[in-house]
Amino acid sequence: MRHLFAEAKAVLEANFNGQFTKPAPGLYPHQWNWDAGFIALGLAHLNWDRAVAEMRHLFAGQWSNGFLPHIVFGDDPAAHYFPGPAFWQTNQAKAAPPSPSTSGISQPPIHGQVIWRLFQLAPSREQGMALLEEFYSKLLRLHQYYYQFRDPDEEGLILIRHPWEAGTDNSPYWDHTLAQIAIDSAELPSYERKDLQNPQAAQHRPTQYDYDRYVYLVDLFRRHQYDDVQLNAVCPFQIQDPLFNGVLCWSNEALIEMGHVLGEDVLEIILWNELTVHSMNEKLWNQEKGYYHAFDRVAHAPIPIPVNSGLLPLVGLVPTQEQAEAMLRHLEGPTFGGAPKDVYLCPTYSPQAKDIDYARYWRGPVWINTNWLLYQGLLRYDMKDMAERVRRDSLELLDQFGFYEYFDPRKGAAQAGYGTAQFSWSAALCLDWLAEDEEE
Ligand code: 9WN
Repeated sequence: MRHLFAEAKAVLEANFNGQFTKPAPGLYPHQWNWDAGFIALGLAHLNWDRAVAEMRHLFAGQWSNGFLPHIVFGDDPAAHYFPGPAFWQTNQAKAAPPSPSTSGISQPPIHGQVIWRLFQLAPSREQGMALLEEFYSKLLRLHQYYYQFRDPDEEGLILIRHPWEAGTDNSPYWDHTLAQIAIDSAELPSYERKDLQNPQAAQHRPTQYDYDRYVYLVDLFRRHQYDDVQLNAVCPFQIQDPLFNGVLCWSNEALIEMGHVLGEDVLEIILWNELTVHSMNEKLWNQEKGYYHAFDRVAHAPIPIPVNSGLLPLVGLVPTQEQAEAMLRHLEGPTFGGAPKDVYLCPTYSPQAKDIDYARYWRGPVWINTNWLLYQGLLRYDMKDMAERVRRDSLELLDQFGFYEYFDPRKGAAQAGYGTAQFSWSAALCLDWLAEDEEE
């Protein structure tokens, strides 16, 4: 696997613009929130200082209320992405910094775990301690933002307001909720997609129908100046996502560890986490299905469909051993294709679902970051064989097809790497997996 290590390293080098690492050369020319976290994890094995700089650049975009935007825009005039700063108009938000320009929605809060791992990989104890001192309060403010503004019912369950906040943009999870949004095309701001200019990615990107709804929501946010209290009352898209909340628990745990090292009082974080774990098991666990579901706060209804996000609370140690075993059976059996062994684990949507689309973005393909999260979660429950299978399948896809954004799960598919090539987190998480072999 030496060649894979060198190739992954080359992807991260090519995507570095001197300030941050772009998720991909053409399609994603700015800095993204959870991408930066995954990228830093990979960089930590190559250049620890650059990994820290990546996180520092991201947190330069943090708002005064603790919110961490999903995009921090770079200043390259040749970078074409929709929606750019002129569309987001976050300068109307009281809490947004004057610079850098940012979007006005967030993404799954992986960053607590990222900083904790960077601490563990620090070249010296002094550098590790300085890292914690720099980031602890920023991370704490981020988590405070979620519990204060995204949990209006005080359940410990954070809600997202836009599919992009989930990071799993066109997941089947969001279909029903988005379908309730009636679009009046005369009222919808005009916009021009840039993503379709990438010929290879264009075929499998979200549809125009999806984009109209994405744009409708952003327009709603800017009309309300990104005011959280108002948006909790009027936003038609309010969903508690098991991936987002599971990752939050994992980062809560990291914050507690960091607080202990720094001698801080962590009681507040412990209480948040206990509440989130409890409520996820009360409200998002689906006993009949044996996995977690998302919950629509507006329709007041669960979304009990077989999306791989329903397995990812494993990473935050949310399920009991018994619940985790029920989820393992879905990985071993036909729900996610573990048997028969004709798909690579783990498709983002069950191959048993009639509307799985093996090539379309988050509606079936394998993504390396959700596989990496699943792998970490399985290890926490000592499910080593399945964890190893997820890792092996991921490395095999990367080795055979390259550092694509997402992959066709069907073994033997004629074309299997989709979206953009040279995708940074595919390379970064590959490095993290390969580094484990070196450590053994
Ligand atoms: C919208 C950057 C991001 C990832 C998301 C992925 C995709 C953006 C887009 O790319 O989303 O945020 O334009 O489609 O879905 O998870 O962070 O890699």
